[in-house]
Amino acid sequence: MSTQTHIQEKAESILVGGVNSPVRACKAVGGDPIYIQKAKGPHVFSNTGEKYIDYVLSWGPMILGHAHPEVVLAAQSAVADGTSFGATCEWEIQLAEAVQGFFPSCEQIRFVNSGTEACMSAIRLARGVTQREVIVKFEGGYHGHADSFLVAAGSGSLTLGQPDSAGVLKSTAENTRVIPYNDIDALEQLFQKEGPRIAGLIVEPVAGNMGLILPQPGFLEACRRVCDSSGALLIFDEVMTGFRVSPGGAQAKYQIQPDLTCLGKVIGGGFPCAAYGGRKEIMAQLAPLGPVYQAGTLSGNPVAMRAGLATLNALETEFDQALSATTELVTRLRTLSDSYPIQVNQAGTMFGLLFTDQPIQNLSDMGHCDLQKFARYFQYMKSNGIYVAPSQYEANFMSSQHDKTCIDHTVNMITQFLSA
Ligand code: HOZ
Repeated sequence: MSTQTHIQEKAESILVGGVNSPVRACKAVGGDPIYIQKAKGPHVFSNTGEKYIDYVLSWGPMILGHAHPEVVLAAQSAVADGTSFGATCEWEIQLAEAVQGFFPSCEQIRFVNSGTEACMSAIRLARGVTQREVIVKFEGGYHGHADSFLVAAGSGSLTLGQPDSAGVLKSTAENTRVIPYNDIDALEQLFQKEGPRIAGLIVEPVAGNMGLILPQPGFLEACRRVCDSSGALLIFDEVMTGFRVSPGGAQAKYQIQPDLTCLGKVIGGGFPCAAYGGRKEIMAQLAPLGPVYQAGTLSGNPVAMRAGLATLNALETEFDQALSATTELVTRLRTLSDSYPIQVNQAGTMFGLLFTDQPIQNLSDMGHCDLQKFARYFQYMKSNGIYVAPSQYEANFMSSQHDKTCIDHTVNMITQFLSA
């Protein structure tokens, strides 16, 4: 029995589907998932010793590349000083201040452990503050796996063809409204009809879980406007886009100030860490100051705080490297779209490669994409030492460590695949 078959069988016998998060099972692309042993810079190394250029980057967090020396040092010192206190430490204050420097709309911040927790808590807060029940999200938008969000959800739900989850109460799903992304008419009509019942509108300002789809001009402004006129809170889910679309996220790039922001991924430098923040008077409704309850034993964990802080400090200088690497890769790939039916989208240090030449503005447009070709592309890249997101619905990520060698090899392999 090969090492690979052995580990796969063992994984599947003890972990559900062999994984701890569904997209990792690579169901959309077939073949065996990669089992990763270690990672350094722009590379991951499998359990059988293969080296891959990594465009998954732990689904976004590793913007400085893997095992960045400053992050490693920060985490090692943190571990030596004790791994969890269950009481506030100075590092929480420092990371919160650093986050606020990037996201001035976050006047106050609460750290949690995952993007799911951040988004789930943000809508509870929106409901508590407004005393309303309805939440609005966009089709194919993914905000983690809390019950209210598993309605027409993106990411793994979409990859597995289960955008609505079993186990979500009908009464919960009934309070979630779903409209197409980038559809200003649908947005205005919904708010006209139900505005006074809407607690919050949650949006990935750049959609990253149904392919990478950019907001059309005026769309995010319309989101802000309908919230202002109805009294609903505008919640930007920047778990993926935060520190990536620009250092200050999509809100800095598009100059729209949300009422609440959810952050995750990059914020913890590769450790479980996320946060939500917003205007002071809204955040003051959270316990222990206000009536909206949310808590967590490992929230503000010192190892995650110090790794996050090291990441944000290094990002000040390294963001531009990650951005120019992404721009170079995307620019070179875009020249291929003159000859082949592909399109390449970029949002800062994120990119998406879609197998269609049709315009894509929302989830139903994604139906134009050739999923089988994508699966063949994934396998081709994998067999040539490149690990891309194993679903066309997922974004790809770059780091400050992706250099010319990585980019040249990637462009060459994609060119070879397309011309084969
Ligand atoms: N929800 C993540 C992608 N959008 C996937 C997380 C994982 O499998 O680690």
